[in-house]
Amino acid sequence: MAEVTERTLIICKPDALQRNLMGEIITRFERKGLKIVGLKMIQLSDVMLEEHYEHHKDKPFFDGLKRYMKQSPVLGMVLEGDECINAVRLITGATKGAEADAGTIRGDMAMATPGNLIHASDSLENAKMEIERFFKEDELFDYKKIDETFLYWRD
Ligand code: FUP
Repeated sequence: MAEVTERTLIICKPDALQRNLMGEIITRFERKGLKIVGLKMIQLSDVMLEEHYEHHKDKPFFDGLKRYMKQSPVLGMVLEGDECINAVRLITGATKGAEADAGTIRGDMAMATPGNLIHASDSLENAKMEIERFFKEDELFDYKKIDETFLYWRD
């Protein structure tokens, strides 16, 4: 099966900022070999969160989740790589930190909900929508990395 280059959206949540873990989270993705093609701080609004967490809008925790996510700026990040949506979800771990596998970001560093450090897109369709929601076209960068020629042999 041919590998497909994808892009995915990460949000380092307010607990990542408060716990000084944003660098650690970026490092884990960099070490994996994912390419950062967008990176910026964002102050989330109710409108953004109502779109982003639309699937949770009728849940009892929705208002708390919105208040939680607005407590401080967050770090938005767009990562690129072959089949990276699934790869990033594997590194992220299960929603509840207590249930997340050891070795994942949530499994190693989170116990709380909604304080589970990061959001990561869960499908190609959502990744496209989420990237468009949070990043303008000129905030995303196309560039070559040396490992693309060194590690991947594509004639
Ligand atoms: P995930 O894709 O793993 O981030 O999980 P969901 O989209 O199901 O949940 C999004 C966010 O809603 C979670 F990160 C935290 C919050 N949430 C709660 O606060 N309580 C819950 O019971 C489930 C989710």
